[in-house]
Amino acid sequence: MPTHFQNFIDGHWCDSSDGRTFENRNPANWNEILGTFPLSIKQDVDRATQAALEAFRQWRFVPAPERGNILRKAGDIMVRRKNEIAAIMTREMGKPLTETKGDVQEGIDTAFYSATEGRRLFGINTPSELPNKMNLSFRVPIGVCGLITPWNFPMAIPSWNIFPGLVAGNTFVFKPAEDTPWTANVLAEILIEAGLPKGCLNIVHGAGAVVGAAITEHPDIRAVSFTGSTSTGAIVARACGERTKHVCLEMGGKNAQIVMADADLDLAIEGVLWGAFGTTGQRCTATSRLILHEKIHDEMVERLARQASKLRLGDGLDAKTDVGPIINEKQRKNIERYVKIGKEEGANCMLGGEVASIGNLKNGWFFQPTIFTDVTPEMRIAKEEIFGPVLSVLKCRSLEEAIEINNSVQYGLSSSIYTRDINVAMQAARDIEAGITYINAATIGAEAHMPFGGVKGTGNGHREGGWAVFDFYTEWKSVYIDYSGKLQRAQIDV
Ligand code: UN1
Repeated sequence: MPTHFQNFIDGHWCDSSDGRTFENRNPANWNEILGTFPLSIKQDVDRATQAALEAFRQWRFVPAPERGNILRKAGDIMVRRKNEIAAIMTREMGKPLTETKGDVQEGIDTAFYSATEGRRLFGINTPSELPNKMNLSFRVPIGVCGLITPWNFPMAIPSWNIFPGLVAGNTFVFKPAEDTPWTANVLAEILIEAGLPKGCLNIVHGAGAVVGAAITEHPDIRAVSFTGSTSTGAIVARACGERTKHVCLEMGGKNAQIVMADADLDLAIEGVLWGAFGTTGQRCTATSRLILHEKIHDEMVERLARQASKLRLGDGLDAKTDVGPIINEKQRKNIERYVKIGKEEGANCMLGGEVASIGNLKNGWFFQPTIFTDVTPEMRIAKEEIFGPVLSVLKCRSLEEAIEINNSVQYGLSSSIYTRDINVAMQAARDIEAGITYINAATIGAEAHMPFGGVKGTGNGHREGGWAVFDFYTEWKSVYIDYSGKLQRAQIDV
């Protein structure tokens, strides 16, 4: 019998109201059932929201530095449990242990950063335009926040919302991805041990169309943070817009690495191998386009393909594995579909392009690292997010052309340029349309204390991470203190 896991509502572990469940399976070995989880319904979201609302009435009065202390303890617990959590995450998500340890580390970094931010939730004071009057402004929590997260960073993405959100004084109703529900329950265990009061974090497992929808529609949930596909993000945005809820959207990417003729090619090859095939290409920040200057194009492609062909596919628990499985069958089918589209469009599939199912790969959702050359900007494989180990290589003749190709897609999350020329690097940093630009580094690897998010079709103007995330998780309160003892009329008695 697989282990049965539960929702976490009002400080208690509980089943869904109608008792139904779904299975959590290992993508590297589909026959392995890791556990069953509640397939929840709207009533469960209602109960969780009620608990979060009641908890908020107390939690908002706890001083922010004290709220931060709980996060510091959570960080300590995560340090202690890091290897164990990474192993759980590798089993349910598939990426290699080195990467799942990095995912937990991103949570740890966020915990410690958020903890100290409890002492730094700065407001702004300004002079008043009237005498004997003082103007203050400070941040206040919003209330109950809904959180809908994807499966590719099961600890980092929930952490970088929940931790700052809690420090700011909010409470949460959290729906984790159905492919990675176990890591979410571990996060609840950590916060319970750290001393988080009941009701401050509630977890409701289940389908996006049911639980996610109930979160976006619940009148007592005042803010929703969503990370996932642009198509689902549009549904979330519409539901929240109709109800005037705050909404933070982190959606697709079609990130490019540009390599100029003067670049250090060894470094650029290492960067693209990591950016395109790390996490099996399943990051919003993954490198899915490589824009090469024509002078180094042939050499770089040839060397890159040689090295990419040596990447070892396998179970992420095996220390020799470089590239883990695709998360599930549906995603792998989608990747296969895009490879077919690329071939039909006339691109040259010069490496991979096939499902990998030999030997110990046969029971998992593996796909070969794939490189397309002769890709032109109008092809679908140059424009659409594939979310897998598929790299499209394009050619350019100048920096201007490289930037034009980079900016020709609807997305704008991450980007990268390899060059030894500081002027070229700075021009690219200024003109590339993306929330993040790396110079002489891969498109992946954002740090927890920096703003994270994208422009154009990737986001809606908010940022996660660092100090910027507090703009989403707080409201501004302006306070005017008149100590003149008489009526002073702004704009009139001046
Ligand atoms: C994501 O792909 O959804 O910058 C998040 C990175 C990681 C986070 C990725 N720190 O690649």
